[in-house]
Amino acid sequence: MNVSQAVAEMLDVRTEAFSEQLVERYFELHPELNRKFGERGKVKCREDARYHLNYLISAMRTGKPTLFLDYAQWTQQLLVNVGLPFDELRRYLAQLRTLLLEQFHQQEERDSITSFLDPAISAVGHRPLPQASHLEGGSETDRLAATYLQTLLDGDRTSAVELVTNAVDDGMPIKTVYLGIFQPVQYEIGRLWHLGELTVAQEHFCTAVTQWVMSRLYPMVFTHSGRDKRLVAACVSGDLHEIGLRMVADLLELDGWNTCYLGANVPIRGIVETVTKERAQILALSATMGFHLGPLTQVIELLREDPALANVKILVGGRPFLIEPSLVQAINADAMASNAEEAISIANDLLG
Ligand code: B12
Repeated sequence: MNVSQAVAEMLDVRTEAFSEQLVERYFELHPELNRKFGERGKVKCREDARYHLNYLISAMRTGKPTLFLDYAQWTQQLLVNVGLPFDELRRYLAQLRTLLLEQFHQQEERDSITSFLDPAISAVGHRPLPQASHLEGGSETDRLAATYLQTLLDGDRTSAVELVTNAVDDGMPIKTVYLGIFQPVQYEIGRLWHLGELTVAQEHFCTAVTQWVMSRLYPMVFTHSGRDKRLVAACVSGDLHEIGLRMVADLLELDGWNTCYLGANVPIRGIVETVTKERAQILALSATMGFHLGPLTQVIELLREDPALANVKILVGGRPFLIEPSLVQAINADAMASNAEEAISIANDLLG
C-alpha cells in the first residue's frame, strides 16, 4: 500500500467525523450561512462533504488526481446553477485542505493530500467553462438524434418509438441507433440536468423510453444460439447506470457472443459466481461514479484470487475510465473501452 492509499484508508474510516468538522468550521467562518440555511443547511452540507470525501478517497486509492479534479469541476457547475458564487467551492475545498493538513503530520502524507487537492482547488478558481451540446453534428443521424430528444422532451413516447423503428426499417444498423442516437441523447440529457434545465422526473422519463425502445429492438439482437464466446456483464454494487453496459452487451451479442447481462447494482460475490457458472472467458464491468471504483476493484480482487478463474479476462468501462484511461492498470483489469463499438474489437482481441 502506498502513502496515498494509506491516507485514503484513514479518510475512509473517519469520513463521518471529517464531514462534521468541516461543516461546523465552514459555518463558523461564514455565520451568514447559519442565518440563511440553519440546521437543515448543515445536514445537506454534511451530505455534500461526504460526497467530496468519497471522491477524494477513490482518487487517492487509485492514484489518479484527475478523478477528483473532474469531480470538483462538475460540482462547481452544479453549485453555480443553484446560485452560489463560482468560487464558493474553491473556498470550501481550501478549508478541507486546512482541516486535513491539521490531521496528518508526516510530510509524505501531507504531500500526498496536496497533490490531490491542489489541482482541483486551482481548477475551480475561475468560472466554469460552457459545456458544448452533445447533439451539434450535422449528419443525418445527428439530426435524428436531435429530433428523438425533442420528442422525449415533449413527452411524446409514440413518436420517439416510431422515429427509431422507422430508422431501423430503413436500414439503420442497431449499432448506429445505439451510438449515434441513444448515447449522445443520454449524454445531452445529463448535460441539461446538470445545467438545471431538466428535472429529475424528465430525465427518468427520457431514460425509461429509451430502455423501452431498446427492448423493442431485442428480437433483432438475440438471434443466434450455441456460441463459444461467452461474456458476463455487470454494473458493480451501488451503480444504477446500466444503459452503457447494456449497449456493450447487446452489440457483443450481435457480434456473435453469448452474453449474460446482469444489469445494475450487482453484489460483488454474485458477479464472480456468475462468471464461474457461465464459464465466461470475459467479465465486463461498468462503473459510473468515482466511488463505484471501490466495489469494482473488489470484484477484480475476488476474481483474481480464484485459480479456477485465472484465464478470465477483465474488460472495464464507464465514466471514470473516460476521464482517466490509465485507471485500467491501477485496478489490475486487462483492458478498457470508451464505447460499445470499441468494446467489440477489444473483447475479440482479448480472446486472442
Ligand atoms: C440516466 C442517468 C441516470 C439514471 C440511470 C438509469 C439507468 N437505468 O441506467 C439514474 C436516475 C438512476 C441516475 C442516478 C444518478 N446519477 Co446519473 N446519469 C444518467 C445520465 C443522464 C445518462 C447515463 C446513460 O445512460 N449514458 C449513456 C451511456 C450509453 O453512456 P456510458 O454510460 O458512458 O456508456 C458508454 C461508455 O462509457 C462505455 N461503457 C460503459 N460501461 C462500460 C463497461 C465496459 C465493460 C465497457 C467495455 C465499456 C463501457 O460504453 C458505453 C456505450 O458506448 C448520465 C449522463 C452521462 N453523461 O452519462 C448521468 C450521470 C452519470 N449521473 C450523474 C449523477 C450525479 C447521478 C446521481 C448521483 C444523481 C443523484 N443525486 O442521485 C445518481 C447516482 C446513482 C448511482 N448510485 O449510481 C452524473 C455523474 C457526475 C459525476 N461527476 O460523477 C451524470 C454524468 C449526469 C451529469 N451530467 O451530471 N442517473
